[in-house]
Amino acid sequence: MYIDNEGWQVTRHICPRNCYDTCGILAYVKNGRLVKVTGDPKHGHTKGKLCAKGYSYVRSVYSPDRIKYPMRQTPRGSGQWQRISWDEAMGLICEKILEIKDRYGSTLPLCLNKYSGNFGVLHYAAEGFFNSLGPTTQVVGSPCWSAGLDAQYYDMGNNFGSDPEEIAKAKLIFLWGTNPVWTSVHSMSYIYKAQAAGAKVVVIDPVYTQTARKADLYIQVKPGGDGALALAIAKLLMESGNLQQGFLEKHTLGWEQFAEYLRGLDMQVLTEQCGQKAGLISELANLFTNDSPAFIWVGFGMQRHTNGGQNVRAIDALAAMTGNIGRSGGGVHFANLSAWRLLEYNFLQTKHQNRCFNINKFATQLKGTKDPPVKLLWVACRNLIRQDADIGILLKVLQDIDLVVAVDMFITDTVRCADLVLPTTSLFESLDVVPSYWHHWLGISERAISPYYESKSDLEIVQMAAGRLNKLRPGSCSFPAKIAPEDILDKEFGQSAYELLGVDHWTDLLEEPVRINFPVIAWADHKFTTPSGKYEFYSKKADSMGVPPLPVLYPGRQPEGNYPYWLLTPHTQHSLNSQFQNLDWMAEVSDEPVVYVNPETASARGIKPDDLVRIYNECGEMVIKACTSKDTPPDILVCYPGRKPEVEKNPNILIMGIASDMGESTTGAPGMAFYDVFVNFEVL
Ligand SMILES: Nc1nc2c(c(=O)[nH]1)N[C@H]1C(S)=C(S)[C@@H](COP(=O)(O)OP(=O)(O)OC[C@H]3O[C@@H](n4cnc5c(=O)[nH]c(N)nc54)[C@H](O)[C@@H]3O)O[C@H]1N2
Ligand SMILES: Nc1nc2c(c(=O)[nH]1)N[C@H]1C(S)=C(S)[C@@H](COP(=O)(O)OP(=O)(O)OC[C@H]3O[C@@H](n4cnc5c(=O)[nH]c(N)nc54)[C@H](O)[C@@H]3O)O[C@H]1N2
Ligand code: SF4
Ligand SMILES: [Mo]
Repeated sequence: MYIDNEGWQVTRHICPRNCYDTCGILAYVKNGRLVKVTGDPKHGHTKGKLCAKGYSYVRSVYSPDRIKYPMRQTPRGSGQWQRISWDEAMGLICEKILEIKDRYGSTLPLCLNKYSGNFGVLHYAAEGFFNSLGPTTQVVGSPCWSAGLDAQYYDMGNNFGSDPEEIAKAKLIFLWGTNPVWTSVHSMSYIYKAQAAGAKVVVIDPVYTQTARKADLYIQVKPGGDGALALAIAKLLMESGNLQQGFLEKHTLGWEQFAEYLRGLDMQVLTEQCGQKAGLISELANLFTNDSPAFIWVGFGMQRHTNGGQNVRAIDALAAMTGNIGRSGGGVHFANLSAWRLLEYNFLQTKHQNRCFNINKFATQLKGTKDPPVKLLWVACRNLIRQDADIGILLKVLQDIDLVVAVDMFITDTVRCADLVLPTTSLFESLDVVPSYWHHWLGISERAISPYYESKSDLEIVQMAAGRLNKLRPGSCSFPAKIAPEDILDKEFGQSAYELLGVDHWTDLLEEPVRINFPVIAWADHKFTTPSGKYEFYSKKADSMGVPPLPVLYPGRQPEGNYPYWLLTPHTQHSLNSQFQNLDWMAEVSDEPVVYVNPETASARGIKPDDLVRIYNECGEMVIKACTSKDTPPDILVCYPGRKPEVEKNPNILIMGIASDMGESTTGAPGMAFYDVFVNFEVL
């Protein structure tokens, strides 16, 4: 914190949203009030700029929608909220915890569902609290990236990416199932830099996105067809002999088996499955031969299919064959977990055997679990009703739960289904550390202003609960009720973290964010962390997990019968999952929720401008305005999730919890095939 020469109190922060960019922010405060935010120029990756959502933070802190006090809703779902004191709220929660524990003779009916509303390290206090109660029910896995994480783990042994600034040195850039113009805006400057220096940008996406508009070559792949496309390119490259033999011989395992597999593949089958012409595939193979280094960014979007992991492995194989892995300006990049592993995450340590629900099967697991059933649900950093699958089932099973507690800043659709809401602080009101899963920078969020009305950090909230539980029944909870956040951070940063950060103490990060001393180029030493120490085309680990050891052609699901259209619901520009669009500035720039339909389909099905359509499948239905767009092919409908809080326009009502093919090795459960959803519609 410092006072600048205009008299502003300036503090440093890191945007804690689930976003590639994890920006550095400066907050400007006068008279105890946050007045403006800017990017932190000392943050070496985001360099003083924020996205539009980031600039709207000032509207978030004092938003009229912000929850000021703990509140109780009776009956649940009625919208009749009554202000209660923290003391009353804690009494209701803690007495219920103990009553349930006595009734079932177990702490398993106590359940936590938390995910990515805030990725700050101190927010894991919620898990810490649950772990301190005894064996409880918690979620494992991720709705986001599991299939891709496993794929790269099998191939290279870890999830590590080059410093994304390396993109600027590439001569060929593949943006494969990612839409950074919307989802990682800071990455675009590195891409533009490369483009200005002559690099070619290829975008592969079933939808003609804003990123595709920036490309030199756009490939409208069939959803789930990326594996077929990558294998087709690989086959051509192998046949032409344009391979990096040195790398293949010295640093890879299973190349011969993979080559044999490629030889046996039928080019026609591959072209049909990816929906591309043979000529285009040759053009792509030529690009790999003639333009290097190639930086391939494998997006989270492309792996949200039942064959997503397999498809990522096929793309990795291409990068390996062409010698791009470990090169400056090259490589195949998905996510970077190293910064997440820098800290200790002590709250996640547990001596209990928790009951684990797959986060992507939450509704069905809640429904099917009887012995003992879940009776108290605590939701934090999670908007289940907006972001989860099987919403119809979830809404029903929530009725069987005695007490639903939601910790949030706003009345979300999930909060509407709770008995109690506990107001929490924003990133400007409490201390935290937020690592990135993309770039190599780390910084701290300090406290800039006092908590809004009676809001408290997730950490303080569980500390209060711990204190109350032990007062009611001494020894019932081992969570430290008194420890200060600073003391927790002291334990989070070990010696190796300090060495990599080049600082003596975490408080040094208050001066400026720091680049972690990770290798700038991932795998530059070609020492992979797989069992063989090599890049593994053939992975015994994959085999042992019941997935094919080689990257193979794995046909995904296809629309058919009653539900002939794909429904794609990728991430959108002006929200971060379900966050931000409730704010006035973001609402103003956000489009009205619509479903985008190709003009050919609209005309075949008689859709006129502004018509409402009823989209349906076996999960549910949604009435929404249709809008024609050539950006989506005739068999794909596109609808962006995370819209303003209007339940009837929640596309997740149509999403069934279908697993992707990988994810268990790295996240404990398979990923989620969010984009293998099929629907039909009628014009109203
Ligand atoms: N503005 C904004 N930024 C965000 C988010 C947000 O909601 N809004 N969310 C954050 C989070 S949680 C995440 S996970 C990331 C996601 O960011 P990205 O990695 O960009 O992923 P998505 O936006 O999910 O999907 C990217 C693209 O994949 C395409 N796609 C779908 N299926 C396929 C396929 O089979 N093959 C190919 N090649 N492409 C396919 C979609 O059409 C979409 O355009 O963004 C983060 N950043
Ligand atoms: N249809 C469809 N659904 C999807 C996806 C998709 O592509 N399509 N993508 C999936 C992906 S990739 C992801 S990552 C998930 C994300 O799913 P979630 O993690 O549920 O996402 P958010 O909407 O970012 O955050 C949830 C809530 O956290 C609250 N929150 C913010 N800060 C704090 C805090 O400090 N404390 C507490 N207690 N709460 C806080 C926010 O107000 C918000 O209500 O969604 C998945 N759902
Ligand atoms: S949402 Fe992403 S791009 Fe926007 S400020 Fe936060 S981290 Fe930066
Ligand atoms: Mo995500």
